[in-house]
Amino acid sequence: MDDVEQTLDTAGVTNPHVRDYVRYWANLTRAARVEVVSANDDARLLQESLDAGEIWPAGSGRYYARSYQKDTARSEERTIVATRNPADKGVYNNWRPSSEMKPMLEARMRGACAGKAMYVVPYLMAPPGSPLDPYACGVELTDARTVVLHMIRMSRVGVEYVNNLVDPTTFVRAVHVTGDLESLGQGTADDQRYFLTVADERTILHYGSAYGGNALLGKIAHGLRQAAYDGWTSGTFLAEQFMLIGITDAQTGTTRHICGGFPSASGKTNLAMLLAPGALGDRYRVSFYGDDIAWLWVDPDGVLRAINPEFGVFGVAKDTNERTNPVALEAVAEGTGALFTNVAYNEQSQQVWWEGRTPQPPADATGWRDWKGQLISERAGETDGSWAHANSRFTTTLANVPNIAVDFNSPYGVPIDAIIFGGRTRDREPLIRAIDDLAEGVYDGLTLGAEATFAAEGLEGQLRYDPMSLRPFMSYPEGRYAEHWLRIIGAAKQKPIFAHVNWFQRDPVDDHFLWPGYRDNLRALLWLLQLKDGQVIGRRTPVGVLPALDELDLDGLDIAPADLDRLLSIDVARWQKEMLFREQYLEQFPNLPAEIWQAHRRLAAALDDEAEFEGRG
Ligand code: GTP
Ligand code: SPV
Ligand code: MN
Repeated sequence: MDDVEQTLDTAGVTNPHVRDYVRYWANLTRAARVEVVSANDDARLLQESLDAGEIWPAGSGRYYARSYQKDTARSEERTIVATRNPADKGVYNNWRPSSEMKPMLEARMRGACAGKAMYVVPYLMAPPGSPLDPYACGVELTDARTVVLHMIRMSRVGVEYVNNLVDPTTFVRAVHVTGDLESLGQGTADDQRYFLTVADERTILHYGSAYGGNALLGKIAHGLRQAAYDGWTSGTFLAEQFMLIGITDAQTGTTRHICGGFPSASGKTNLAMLLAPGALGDRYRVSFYGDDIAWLWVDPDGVLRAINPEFGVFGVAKDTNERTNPVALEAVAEGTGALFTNVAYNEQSQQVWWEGRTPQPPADATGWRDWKGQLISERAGETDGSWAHANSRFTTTLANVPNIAVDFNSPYGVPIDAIIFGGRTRDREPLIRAIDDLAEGVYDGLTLGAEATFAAEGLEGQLRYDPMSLRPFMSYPEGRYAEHWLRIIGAAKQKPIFAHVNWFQRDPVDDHFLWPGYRDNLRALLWLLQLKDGQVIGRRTPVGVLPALDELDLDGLDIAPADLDRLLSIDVARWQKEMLFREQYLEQFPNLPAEIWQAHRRLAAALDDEAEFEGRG
């Protein structure tokens, strides 16, 4: 191996704890050499990746990559949170003792980088100078150059972040080893992969993937799992799978901020990139802060604030087009340095395509290859297979997003006016229902349910609970999580208003989406802010306040009255059934705060009263 010390000296790594950490893992993995990376190495690394055939040009200033065929999404079963304390075991965190898991990961990683470079990627998951800085710094070690290219887009990367730490020991140790992808038994009984967060040691050890959140460790492993654990143990903040936006009203000159969680592949990116519908465009503007992660805390003045710790977008490609998300298309236009993974690629024209990009795939298949690299023209017998993988994605840095907020880099983040939850639910959930009670808001987040999506391995269409949309990233017990939520938000002088939204309700007969969605989703959010300000009063139901029919701004919207009616009504019997499922679900969580059970019982009782009233009426 090259002299590690000399490499670290040349790169200017002065933090002795970082140096020890790099040395330890370089030895253990037997990497051929180490290379310290900063954001300004991007152009050189891109060229090296092009030369090595790891990426291809997708027009000018854009790139294309494929991941291994069995490595296209997060694997929730192989994701584990380990600590020393068995009390950290929750229902969803796949807790194991660290004494058992760490040696297993070390065994897999031992010698696994022989002959390869190990890139040292010092990063910061926060705008620099944020009060949450002590939790934001990490160093990813990775043997995959394409992972480095993604990290440079998704987080702030540079040696200065580790050298300038107030406490030089407080960086997350995030080790990524790809492993021999062709012999890992992905998805079989003999699966060799492990995606481990040793939360009480702030150490992340991921083995057996080079895709997405499995490999870009700043993102969900640090930004969500580790940060959620740190936020809880320090008692200071929440780390959530939330988008974060501002809505500016040109008429009043005010900007309000909304954050909220939808399970993976359920529309966070779309909402964060929302372009106001034509008829409302002169008055309202949505600005983008974040589309996947928010950290929330209450400042010394009692104001609830949030930052997006990320520096880029790792967005779902499928169905992104001029109608659904023109902003995303601009954010990945030529010259942005965007990377596409697992979409279809034309090696002659260097174009990319994915399902939903245009109604039909390119008519002339010449030169087109599917996400596996197979020529479309040679895909005999499987012509119905999709061209792009359903979880294919684009990676682009925040500065490329046309509606990026002017103050997205502000270390103090933005004050939060509203918190929304939403999932893919084909029935029961109305377009929006507002909740102005803290415990009921937290209860609503905890009972968020959604149909499964392609972002995680699993069955599409199956309904499952996903508390606050954090289920795949939960790192400590759910009861404690609820308690922590009540404590953090409870400390805010001005409480945010909560709401549950659903863009995905369908007609029971012909299955069409009742709500046009996308840009028109702004209408529901505007109503929520008006409700908070007392400009509308809504209609109280047992499960929250719904817009009265005349309160939604429908200017320029063409929607069937029957659809609107269904979107704004509550099926009490259906809800009563749901309450029984919720009861069983909540019973799994020990130490669930009494306030949450009280909120549940209040809702159940209100539904029963309503049913009785309807029965009499
Ligand atoms: P992750 O990055 O996986 O956490 O997901 P995300 O929540 O950011 O998902 P994204 O915004 O990329 O949404 C993915 C899917 O939701 C796409 O297939 C979109 O077309 C669909 N979608 C988003 N918004 C709407 C909407 O308002 N209505 C309908 N019908 N579909 C939507
Ligand atoms: C998600 O699956 O929720 C994502 C993509 O945002 S990944 O980073 O791969 O988890
Ligand atoms: Mn996500």
